[in-house]
Amino acid sequence: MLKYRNDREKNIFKTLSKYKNEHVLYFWNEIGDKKKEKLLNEIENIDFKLINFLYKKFKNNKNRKLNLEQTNYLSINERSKELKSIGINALKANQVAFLTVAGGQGSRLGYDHPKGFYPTSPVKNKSLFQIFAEKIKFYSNYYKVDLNWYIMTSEFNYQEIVDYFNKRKYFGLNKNNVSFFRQGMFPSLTTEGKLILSEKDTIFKNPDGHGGILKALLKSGLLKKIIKQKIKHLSYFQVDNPMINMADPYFIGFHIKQKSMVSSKVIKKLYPEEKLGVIGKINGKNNVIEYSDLSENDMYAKNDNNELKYLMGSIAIHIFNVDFLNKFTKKMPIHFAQKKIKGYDFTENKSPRITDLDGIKFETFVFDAIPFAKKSVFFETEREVEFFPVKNKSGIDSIETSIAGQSKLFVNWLRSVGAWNGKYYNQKVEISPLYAPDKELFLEKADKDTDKINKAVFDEKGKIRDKIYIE
Ligand code: UD2
Repeated sequence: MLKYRNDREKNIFKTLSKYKNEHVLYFWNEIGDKKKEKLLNEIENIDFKLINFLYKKFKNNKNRKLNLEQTNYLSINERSKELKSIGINALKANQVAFLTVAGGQGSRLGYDHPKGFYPTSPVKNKSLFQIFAEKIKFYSNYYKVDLNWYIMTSEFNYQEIVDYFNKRKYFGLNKNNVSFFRQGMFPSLTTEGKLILSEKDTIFKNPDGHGGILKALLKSGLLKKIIKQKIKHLSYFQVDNPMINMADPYFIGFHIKQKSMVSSKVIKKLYPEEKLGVIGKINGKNNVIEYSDLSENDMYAKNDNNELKYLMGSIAIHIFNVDFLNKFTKKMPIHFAQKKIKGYDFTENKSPRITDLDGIKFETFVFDAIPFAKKSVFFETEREVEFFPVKNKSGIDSIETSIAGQSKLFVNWLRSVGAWNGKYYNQKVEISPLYAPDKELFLEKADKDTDKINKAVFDEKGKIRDKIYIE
């Protein structure tokens, strides 16, 4: 055992030996006092009992059989004017605020910056954050209130995101209405159950999943502020979907009318294996079951109409009741994912080198709060209207599919006011959220703007332009 210099070090070294993780001190005699102190702090903050428990769970993971049943949702044609007016009233009363989870590492996209910076709009290449900010700006003007926006980041990307907003002057939003807060971290393990040393004085940790939002809102003090601001509903969305209808009055109205604690938007899955969590009931409680946890049986099961029994998929758009979050004390279940993690390899009998280790990351999922809610509801939306996520470098859910989807949607808006005739052949079309962030608002405005719109769409010869931007 290494020589300790005081009781604190004695205890820490003892804990490491008890849990067979002494290797994290491999470089102890090489590193200076500052680094020693950093490493000691990191070790002290690790809940070894929890880590041990999680590792055992990972080792014994047999796909638990879920007692799944179908559940209900409000279908698109059940939307009513009443719901819309309830939603609008809540927006006007500033009872709704926006909540974005942006702590993910975007590794699938192969992009070196936070995903929110990714250029995503079809013509102007606006970033995801700019698109959301412009929507919020529009709604704030339209409803004549300063709507609030809370953005969850990870430890890794917090500063870069805050600097980004500062540099761009919050895209015209009032700085006081935008808040950033950090989610927690979990230490990752190797598949042998060991902590990973990513640098000589650093234990590798990963963000604790979007489910970390519940803890992070409390810990950062933001939830208190939200309550003080008299906000009652948080409209939650992921950073990857530019077409989010974050202030959808029908959805907000449905959530309020149903006295729901957590409401979720769902779409029809295109094929059984599509990577969406499905909705269902387990032991009588509503749930979202992540695609990776769904048994093959349930994935392919059909109902009497020969449709997929678990057809409706969650697109990670929710509304949370603030009171529910404030009283939430349950422990969220922890999920794990096997990933390659860069760290020192201690398995070989020579001096350790940094390699790609087989690792396990632990995460919590925000939708696991649903079964704890006294009341929760699901609300159908259309894929072609609201779901063009940017997740992968190419293929499904990539920037190409997102841009094509957004352009087609804007063409549909133009068609409905008679400003598009003929075929769509992959032109790039963009309607700025500052002009109108959704179709209903576009229709309200476009009727009075025929000249402006026609000028943007058609050239002097009456031909549709290849690139169209309306602001
Ligand atoms: C998510 C859903 C899936 C479906 C799909 C729709 C999960 C586990 N699955 O799949 O059911 O609804 O989206 O698009 O959510 N994030 C954080 N902190 C973290 C991890 C993630 O803020 O520690 C954010 C991340 O920035 C992103 C979002 O959560 O905005 C989704 O994360 P993901 O890309 O891991 O989820 P995905 O696409 O596999």
